[in-house]
Amino acid sequence: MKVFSFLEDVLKRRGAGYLVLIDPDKMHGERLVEFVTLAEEKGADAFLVGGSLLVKGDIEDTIKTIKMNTKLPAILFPGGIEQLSPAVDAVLYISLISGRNPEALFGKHVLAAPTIKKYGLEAISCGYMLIESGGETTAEYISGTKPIPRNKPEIAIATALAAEYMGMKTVYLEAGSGAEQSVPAAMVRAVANEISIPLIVGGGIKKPETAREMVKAGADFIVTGNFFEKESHWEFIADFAHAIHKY
Ligand code: 1GP
Repeated sequence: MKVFSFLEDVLKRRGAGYLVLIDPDKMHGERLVEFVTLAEEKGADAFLVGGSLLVKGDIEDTIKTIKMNTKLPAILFPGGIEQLSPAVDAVLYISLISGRNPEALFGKHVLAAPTIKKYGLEAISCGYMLIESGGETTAEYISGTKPIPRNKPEIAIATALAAEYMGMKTVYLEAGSGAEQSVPAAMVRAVANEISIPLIVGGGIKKPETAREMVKAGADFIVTGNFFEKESHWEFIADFAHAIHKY
């Protein structure tokens, strides 16, 4: 089954899905094996792998470790073309539509396309929108773009609709990894009410209740990353999964 069909199936079966983001810089070796095994057991639906800036992690190795230890799909969440790997099940083909950096909008996609074809990867197009979340995030800094103001849902709606009309398969509302504030539930609701493609929400989600609030507002997939870099937080994976899944 293709990964996008698998994700649609998760939505049918569970009402909403839980995507666990692995940053290869922050998790590797035995700790990674332990974490991904636990995440699968406690109800995660798929893994996202990648980051805006990788300094020391080995992405290929991370993906292989996930594949060897779980049955869940590993989806590349690429910060750059160099992160493309044949070991991954699919690639989130992200276009940074909240910004006006042509490279992040379409340029890198042109450069990546032949490699995606060569590796035979499934590309899941994604209208990626940075939402203002307090301080400047790595994604903002690296992409050189401004996020959408958090009190301007009408801009978020128009941008998400444009993504849908362009034929993109998903929209991602992103506060940024480790964001001070997650995306406002009111903005999630506003966007979810207007689009008919799956809505992914992530960035700064540190409590199951926040994840639940996002799902109630209409998010289809919730992403957590940073929070589980601390081992003492691992006991909460099941709480997140329960909060996100409607059934
Ligand atoms: C970042 O949305 C993801 O791209 C997850 O964010 O690391 O803050 O959970 P966190």
